[in-house]
Amino acid sequence: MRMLKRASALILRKGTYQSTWSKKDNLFRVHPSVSQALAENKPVVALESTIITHGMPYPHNLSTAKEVEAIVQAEGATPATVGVIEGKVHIGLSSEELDQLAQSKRPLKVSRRDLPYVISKALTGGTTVSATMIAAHHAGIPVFVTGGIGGVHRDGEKSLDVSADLTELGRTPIAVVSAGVKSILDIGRTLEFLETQGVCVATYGPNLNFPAFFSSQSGFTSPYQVDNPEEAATLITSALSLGLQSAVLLAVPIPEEHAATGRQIEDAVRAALTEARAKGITGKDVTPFILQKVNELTEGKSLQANIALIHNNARVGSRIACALSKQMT
Ligand code: PSU
Ligand code: MN
Repeated sequence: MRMLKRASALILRKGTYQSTWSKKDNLFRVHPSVSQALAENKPVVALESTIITHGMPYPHNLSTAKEVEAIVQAEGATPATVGVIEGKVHIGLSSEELDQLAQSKRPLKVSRRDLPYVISKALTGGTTVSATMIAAHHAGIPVFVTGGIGGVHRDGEKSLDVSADLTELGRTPIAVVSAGVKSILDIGRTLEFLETQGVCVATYGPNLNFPAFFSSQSGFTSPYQVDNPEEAATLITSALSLGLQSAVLLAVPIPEEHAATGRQIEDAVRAALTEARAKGITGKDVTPFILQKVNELTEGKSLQANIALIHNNARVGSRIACALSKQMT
């Protein structure tokens, strides 16, 4: 009741509603290293945490998260890993908080729709691309690095299982750096949906091949490509200057030496998809199930490739963030 009264009082003060609410309740916690970097117009790279809570087994999740942060730092940017801890949306995690997330027993997978609930119950969870975009944008971080984004699932035209990442990309103006879309998804329909959502998609590299996470080629093409961090940064500043409110998606192909195992992984993906269907696994449980299964079937090769491409994305994303901060000052 008290909450309701307060919320309606806030709604009456239209416009300031959102910012007043979040300031008052301090729902967002920006780490001092991140707020300092932002205040000094230094490059910051946002990172997601579903990859930590649901994407990789312990302890690989923790070591990868730390390695990724170290890569961002080595490239001259400040890492801001986003996660929900006891009902607060943290933008930038301490080493202890990373440990806590990586080892939490039953963490939630938090996308846009889950945020109100996890906050109301003071729960802990990893943020997906959609929730991380919300947090990064709230803090004023224009570049966000992830492994792969969600997409339209196979048969999504019937099940309507379309990741909230795609609609978030249509409504939140930041740049997302990823290795494309996993082949467990319907990549053609995902690209169509991104076009409908007004997302500017570009491959990072010499050609238009749209990458499929474990493999540098999905058989589909991006509408655009950029050759280097400066070109990517110019694309981002153009999007931001236009005030479009939609995202730029930069698709970074997995480095060739790691794409070699792609074929074997693709076969495992197909087998895992069949098993998921047979076991009746649906909704938000599909991706974690497939990832774990594929890792088993490839005897850890998919995990190694996954780690390698995330490292690469962090390197590329940090260079883009550095180029962007130069262009913006
Ligand atoms: N793809 C991966 N690893 C992941 C994810 C996607 O290769 O960990 C996570 C990301 O956090 C992404 C989320 O935002 O899964 C999408 O989930 P869903 O399909 O339920 O929207
Ligand atoms: Mn889904």
